[in-house]
Amino acid sequence: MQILGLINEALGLPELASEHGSLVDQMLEMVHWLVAILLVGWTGYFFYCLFRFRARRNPKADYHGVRGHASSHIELAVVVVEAILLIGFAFPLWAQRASDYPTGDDVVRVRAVGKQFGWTYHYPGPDGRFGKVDPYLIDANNPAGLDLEDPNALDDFTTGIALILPKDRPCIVSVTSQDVIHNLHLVPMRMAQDATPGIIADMWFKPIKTGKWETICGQLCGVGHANMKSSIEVMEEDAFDEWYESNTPKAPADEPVSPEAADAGSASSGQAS
Ligand SMILES: [Cu+2]
Repeated sequence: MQILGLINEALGLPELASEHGSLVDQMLEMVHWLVAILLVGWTGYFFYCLFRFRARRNPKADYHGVRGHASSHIELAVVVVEAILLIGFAFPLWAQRASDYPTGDDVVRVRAVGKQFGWTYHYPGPDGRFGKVDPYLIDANNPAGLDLEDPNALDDFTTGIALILPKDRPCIVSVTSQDVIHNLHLVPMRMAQDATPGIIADMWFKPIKTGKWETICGQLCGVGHANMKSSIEVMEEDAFDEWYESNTPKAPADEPVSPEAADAGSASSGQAS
């Protein structure tokens, strides 16, 4: 019988859909085993003490206290196990996430902008460059506050319905907020990132499964927090490219967005096909 995995199964962890997510689950499993052993051990010790030092048999307090070294040894063992978890598993996982940070042409970039109580997903369009945004330009028709004077903004588009991503491509989601602190929690990707006003925080992962899941806001952000749901949808690459293309605003044919942006655009669509 496979012991590693039992606690995660008992807890009913949601479906896993990202490449690195199994490592996060492995950490969760091991931390839960350590805590479960501590819980059983300390609870047993608590009841032992209630019985062993009951008032009827110990009418007078013992002012010397513990004389053995068992408790020091147990505490040392706990510290060693915690150090192994931290140095042997958590640090390498973090180092791998940091050193594998994707920079290739196949990276999909999205800005996720939180507000009370919803998310706007801002895609940079075929040129791969986000246009300038300005909070003073935010209105119902321009939820991200895109500055259309900026050539890079002309092919950008936004959606509030779902964070749509392709399967098997690294995705960088840059998370920020327009008002208070939110948190974009993508449970199937085993990813969460605080959305803080004035800060752009990147998180990256590679979806390995197509599907549609709910996302939640992981920070209590106001009275509508519980309704701050959105969804994440992972599509096959072809379907994603088609969706991306159909959402890209079309520049007039005789007026390319800008020579630079047009170059970047053709290079990026060449890569995608
Ligand atoms: Cu929120």
